[in-house]
Amino acid sequence: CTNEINRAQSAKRNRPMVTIFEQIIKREIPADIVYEDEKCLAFKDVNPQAPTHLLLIPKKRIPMISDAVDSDQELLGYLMLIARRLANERLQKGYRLVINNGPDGCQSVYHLHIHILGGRQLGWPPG
Ligand code: DGP
Repeated sequence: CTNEINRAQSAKRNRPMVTIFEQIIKREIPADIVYEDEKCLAFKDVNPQAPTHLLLIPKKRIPMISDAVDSDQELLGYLMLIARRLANERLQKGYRLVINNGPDGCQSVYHLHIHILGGRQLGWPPG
């Protein structure tokens, strides 16, 4: 994942005011959206790392999980339950939910997102 690492390292330096995910929420750029409600949106990852690779994002702007505050408790719990639902519907043999945080965590888009990955045997540990 050298490319992903490079992207993550430069993303922190060039953190945009409006992220690509906010543009997807506003329908300013296209995405393959699979779920939406008043609090969150899920769509297919443009660069899938598994046969099923979805991203679930809150509509509220939280750049990264390390920025979350105590009052986000309900929203974060809600996102986990929606992630579970989207994954259970598609991935009966198992799946992985991932949140990358910061450059060393390989985060490249600074709008909180949960990766939902599955559809093949995943390895461990991650790179
Ligand atoms: P992370 O590295 O955890 O910040 O994950 C960001 C993911 O977002 C990465 O897997 C690729 C995906 N991504 C980046 N830009 C776009 C886009 O414009 N559309 C979609 N659907 N996914 C994107």
